[in-house]
Amino acid sequence: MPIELAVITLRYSSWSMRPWLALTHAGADFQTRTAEIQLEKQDSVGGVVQAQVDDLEARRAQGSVTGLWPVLHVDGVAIHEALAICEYAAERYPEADLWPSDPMRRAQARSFACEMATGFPNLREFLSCHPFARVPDYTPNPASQREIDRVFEIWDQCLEASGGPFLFGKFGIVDCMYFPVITRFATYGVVLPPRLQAYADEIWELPAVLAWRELALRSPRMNVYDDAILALGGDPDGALPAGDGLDDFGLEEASWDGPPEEWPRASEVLVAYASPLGVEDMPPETMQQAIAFAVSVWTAVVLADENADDGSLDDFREPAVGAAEAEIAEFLINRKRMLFPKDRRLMVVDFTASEGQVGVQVSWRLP
Ligand SMILES: N[C@@H](CCC(=O)N[C@@H](CS)C(=O)NCC(=O)O)C(=O)O
Repeated sequence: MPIELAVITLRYSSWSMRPWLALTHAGADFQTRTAEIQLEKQDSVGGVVQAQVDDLEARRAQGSVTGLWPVLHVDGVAIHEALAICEYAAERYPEADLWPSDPMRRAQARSFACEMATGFPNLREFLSCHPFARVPDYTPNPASQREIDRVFEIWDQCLEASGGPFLFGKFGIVDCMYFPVITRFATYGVVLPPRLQAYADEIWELPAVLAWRELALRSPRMNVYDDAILALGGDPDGALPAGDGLDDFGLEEASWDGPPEEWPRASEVLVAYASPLGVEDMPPETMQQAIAFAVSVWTAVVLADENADDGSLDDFREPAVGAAEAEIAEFLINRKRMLFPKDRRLMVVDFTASEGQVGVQVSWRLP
């Protein structure tokens, strides 16, 4: 039975990212299950999440144990706490060398991992994790700055002793534990000394990190995290350089109110969409078709909700559209926004529906 990592979100949750990276780097055969829950509010007191767990049973139905995530499920056993999951990965996949082999070095690595698991309350509270956001002109408060300095000290000490490229030479659990801090420094414009920047650069190129990024970009948005960035004057998508944008295609908004039989065949549209052309070179007609497809899916979903027998759902479930099913499934969960990742490019489609009309707004981002 494959193991399953239940996460709240790989887009924003630092705790979920850590064991996900450890498992992925170790080559574990596991599935990721993202909880279907929108967080309304997230308080942090002393850096510890004060989750509003008044729905524990509902959360347990989504794979949680304490009301928080991540949780690894292995043969009916639930392993919670990010660091405990990382430990499991290290023991189950010893060939991945997630801890240093030398006992003293391993003890030291565990010290730094534990320090991250239990410390740095100000980084957690004031520099919240949002890897794709950018907050310009951010000045950490003195308490946060002390913690930033401590992270610098740890990294410097580790890299000096190991010679890099990762904290203990090979990529391991300590790097997983500090990964969300690397993202935070980027989000809030914390300038790293050259040696530490070189370390961060190595991390961003790691296959497991690139794989996380792909999944995180497709992970549903959560307003509570985006709003925190907006409140600081930041851009929740600031790390994703905007493409030339919709205006270049002369398309600001398209609406589709025709009957289902007039919709373009989803498969035709997908073939066009899957054109090998780069996004920048995509001709307006192809873009138009992609939009039409997106709208037809949306409308089909709306209609299917109202009348499961209207046949519209079959239109996009035909075999030729199989490749899109993952996105569609994600969309069905998210109900608000659909992402089409292709060649690490992203098409973001925002929908509005009212009075039988569907409006769609499309924008491109080139990660
Ligand atoms: N000590 C836990 C912390 C887990 C945690 O705080 N998870 C957060 C996500 S970053 C959560 O599940 N929050 C749910 C909520 O706020 O309702 C661990 O190491 O796994």
